[in-house]
Amino acid sequence: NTNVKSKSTQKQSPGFENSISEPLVSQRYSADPSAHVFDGKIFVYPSHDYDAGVPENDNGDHFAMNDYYIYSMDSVGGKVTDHGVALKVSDIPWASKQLWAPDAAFKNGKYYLYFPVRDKEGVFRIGAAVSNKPQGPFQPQPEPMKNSFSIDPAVFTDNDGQSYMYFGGIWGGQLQKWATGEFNPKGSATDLEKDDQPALSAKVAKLGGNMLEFAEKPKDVVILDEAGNPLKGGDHDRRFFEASWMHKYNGKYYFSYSTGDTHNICYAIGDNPYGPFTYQGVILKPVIGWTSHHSILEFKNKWYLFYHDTELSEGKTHLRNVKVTELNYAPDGKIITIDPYGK
Ligand code: FUB
Repeated sequence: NTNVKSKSTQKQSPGFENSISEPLVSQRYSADPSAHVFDGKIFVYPSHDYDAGVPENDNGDHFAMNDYYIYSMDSVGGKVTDHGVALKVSDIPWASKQLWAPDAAFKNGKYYLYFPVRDKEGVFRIGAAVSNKPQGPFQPQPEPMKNSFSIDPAVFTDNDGQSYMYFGGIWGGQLQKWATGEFNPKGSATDLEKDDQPALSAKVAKLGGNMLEFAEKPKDVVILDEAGNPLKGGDHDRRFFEASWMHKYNGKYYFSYSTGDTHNICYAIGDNPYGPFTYQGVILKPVIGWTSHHSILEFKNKWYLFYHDTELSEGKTHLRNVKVTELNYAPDGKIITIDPYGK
């Protein structure tokens, strides 16, 4: 698999000279890759970045995406098939704008695409769409998932067949505006603004058998430090910001996420899907571009990290490209930190 680790053959933009992998797709921008094995192939469900001309701000308004394109490949480093548009904002009756990071799942012969998008009132909700094929097109449900809020859904199915949705994101992802259980439009633009208190947590909820609704009230995904105390709001190097992902390795549950304004992809380990999870370290050091978002996949007895940076746009934060590289574990189960530029 030479392509995965090879240095980029794309034009060498400043800072990207030692990129450990190449953009998977170059015909359009792509970000926030959620990768799954369906029908023996790897399917990648990314966001589709484009330049809407919206000025950059801390709310993420410049991420003004309108649709999703899905990609597949038989092997990592092999040909990438572009399956075209799978879902558009204009297909979703309740949505207004900003189709952010999606995920997908398979159950009972059907494929499900989960997506965050603002409703007509500007509130982020999570929607579900269904298809008979992993590449779609996907038919959206007429309403958002009941009691859903915020962004970045990630669906994990455990060995017993039970699926869970992890979700949430602070700042532009609005999680902090739900701190009381109700949406507060005047709530903080960033976080709880209490640096010495426990940080806001991602949320997790079991999904019902139809995969279209929560089977329970979402619970907090609590991340503990080495002393067993919840990470604090001021701990920007380690606290949850957005981009939840769950995978299982050697019977343990690995919750991974982005730290947002400190740009790391980190992880924490727990004994069950709800946690609590104990902070372990950094999976991916900062990429070039403000956001970092990933997924972790086992394929043919190897583990891979799908992530993004901004190589194709030469560093424009809202014009990203998906990449993949191998992920390795130490004998004790720790993930070996990846430097995206091989330093
Ligand atoms: O792509 C839009 C947003 O940027 C995602 O939802 C976040 O995770 C961040 O990558």
